[in-house]
Amino acid sequence: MSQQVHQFFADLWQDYIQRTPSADKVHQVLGKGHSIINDHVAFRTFNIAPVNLDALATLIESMGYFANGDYEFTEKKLRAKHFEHADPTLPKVFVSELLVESFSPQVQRVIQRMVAGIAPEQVQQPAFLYSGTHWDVTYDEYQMLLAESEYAAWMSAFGFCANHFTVSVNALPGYSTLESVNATLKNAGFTLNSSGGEIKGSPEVYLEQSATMADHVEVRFKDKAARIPSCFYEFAKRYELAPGKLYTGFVAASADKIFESTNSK
Ligand code: OOG
Ligand code: NI
Repeated sequence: MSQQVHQFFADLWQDYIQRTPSADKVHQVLGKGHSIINDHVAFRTFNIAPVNLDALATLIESMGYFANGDYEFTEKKLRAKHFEHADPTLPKVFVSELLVESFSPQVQRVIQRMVAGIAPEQVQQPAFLYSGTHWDVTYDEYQMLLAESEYAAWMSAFGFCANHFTVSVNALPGYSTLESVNATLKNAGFTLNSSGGEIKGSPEVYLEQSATMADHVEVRFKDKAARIPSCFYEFAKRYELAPGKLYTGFVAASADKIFESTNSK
C-alpha cells in the first residue's frame, strides 16, 4: 500500500509540473541537489456530488489517510478539511470545496453543467484527483465565474489536480527560518504572495506559511486560448506543540490568504 501511495504522489507531481514550470526551479534554488520533503499538497472542488469534499475524502482515505481538521472560509464561501497519514514521509493533504449554492444563478448553472458530465463511477480511484477538467467552458464563462469567485474560475480552467505542493522548511537543509527561504526565492526572481504579508501565521499559531504567486500558462477554452494563473508553490514552517511534536493542523486565517496565490495580481 505504501508503495502505491508514494507512486500516487510521484504521478501527481508529474501532472503538477506540466502546469507549474517554476516548480523545478524552486527545487533547484532551495534543494541544491538534496531532495525536497513536501509538507502537504492541496486540492480544490465543488460541494456537488459526485465530486464533493466527502467524495474526494473517500479516495484520500482509501490511501490510508485520516481526517484531522475542519476549516471554514465565510468570505470566499469555502470549507475545507485536512488529512494525515501514519507514514511521516507522506505529505498531508488539504482539500477545500466551494459552496456553490451561495453564488448567483448563472454561476450555479455553469458549475452544475460542468459537474453533470462526471459519473460516480469515474470518482473511484485516487487518480481522479489529477484527472483535470471533464467539461468545456468558454472564455466568457471563465470571466463570469472570475467576477464572483476566483476559485470557481480556477476550477473551470484546471479541474482536478494538485493546486500546490508545499516545501517543508523544517526538513529543508540550510534554512532555519521562513524569512531566509523567502529571501532566497525573491533573489532568484520569484514573486511571493503578499496578501496579509509575505509570512502568514506565526509561532503563536504553530505555523508560518508563504507562497509564490501562481505561474501563468496558456489554457484552451472552448472558443479561444488565454494565459491565466495556474498553480503555485508553498513553503511551511511548523512549530512544536510539545517537545518533539510539531503542530500538524492548518490555520484558517492564513489559508484564507494562501488561496489568493492564484489571483491575477
Ligand atoms: C488552498 C489554500 C490553503 C494552506 O496551506 O493553508 C492552503 C488552495 O489555495 O486551494 O493550502
Ligand atoms: Ni497549502
